[in-house]
Amino acid sequence: MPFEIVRDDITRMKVDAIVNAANRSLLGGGGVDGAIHRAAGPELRAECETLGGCETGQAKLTKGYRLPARYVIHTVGPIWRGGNAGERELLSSCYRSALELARKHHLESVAFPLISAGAYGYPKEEAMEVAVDAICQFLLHHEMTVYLVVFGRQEFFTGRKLFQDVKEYISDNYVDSHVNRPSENARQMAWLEDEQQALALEKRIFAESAPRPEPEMGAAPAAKPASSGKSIPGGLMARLKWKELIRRTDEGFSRALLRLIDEKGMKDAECYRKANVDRRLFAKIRSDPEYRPSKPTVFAFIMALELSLPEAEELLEKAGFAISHSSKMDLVIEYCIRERFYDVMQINEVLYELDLPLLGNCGQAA
Ligand code: AR6
Repeated sequence: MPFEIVRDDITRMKVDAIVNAANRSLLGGGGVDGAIHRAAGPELRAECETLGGCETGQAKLTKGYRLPARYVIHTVGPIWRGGNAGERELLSSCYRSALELARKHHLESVAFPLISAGAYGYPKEEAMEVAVDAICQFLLHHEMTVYLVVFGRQEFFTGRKLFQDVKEYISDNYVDSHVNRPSENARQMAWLEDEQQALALEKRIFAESAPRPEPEMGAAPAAKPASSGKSIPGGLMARLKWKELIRRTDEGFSRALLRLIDEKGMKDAECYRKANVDRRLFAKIRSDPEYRPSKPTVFAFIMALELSLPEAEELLEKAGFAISHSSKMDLVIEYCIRERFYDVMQINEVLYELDLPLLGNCGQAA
């Protein structure tokens, strides 16, 4: 269910339809309405005059004329009157009506502005919440690419707990690749020591996994391989077991993904929708065993499949990636996996606020 929040001017969006936050006359006005009419040219106003206006919460369709978008869907948001005059339901209805109209006309991509959040005075954060809820609800059941176009730099999600927690996690764990602080060096050295242990242990695991005759019934158990003398931390052991498993198989990303979908008892559509990936990209991944996805696409599937950290690392490795603490995006993902928080839309809200790439593909190659 590809959905993306983008910062742009909606009149520049090359989509099947852009949505206009109009008034009931549909004859133009200020804000995004004015911008759309100016960019589309006088023919848009001429067609709007034939429509007989539009009720609040409803939607009507016209051509796009000089806009890059083929169509304009005009909808009328509620005027904010304090929140007890049915504003939420009416605003939600704007998104639903516009999306239903788009579906009726077989449109594949639609871009919305934040309806009612300007001249009509709806509080921006709440308007954003209603928009995201209504769009995600629709996309759970329909194939379409939907953009929510936000004008300029505005902060919508910084007050949320998830955002605050993620920010804290980043500040505790972010490793600037150029830092040269003594404490950082000490940490890196400690890791190196582990890595040497890791190499020794990997060699041993490989020696053990080489084919050898089965012991005869009643025979004494084979002697354990000589210990290196140092104890191996449990977490490291788990990591190495995963590494070894990965090496034993040359299954690529595509095969691994399909296997995991089966193992989790999911349907393909359920998985790619949860991942915010469109059907076409999924079909491409499915049919190409050599497919190399982008890192955000792998992250999206990790979330959809609700993988644990070792499973996530395995899937990333199949696509040639690893989680890095010098990437803020990786830290966001690592935090969410550790917390078992797998809601792609809410993770995208945090990524959006941090100006990082979003999960999923929204109809672009990934
Ligand atoms: N691209 C994307 N978003 C935009 C653009 C743009 N070019 N221009 C403004 N916005 P508003 P409303 C954002 O006032 O609140 C009109 O006069 C803007 O920052 O356009 O539904 C109509 O005729 C804000 O977040 O629409 C109605 O009378 C959002 O679009 C009335 O205003 C909506 O702001 C409708 O008011």
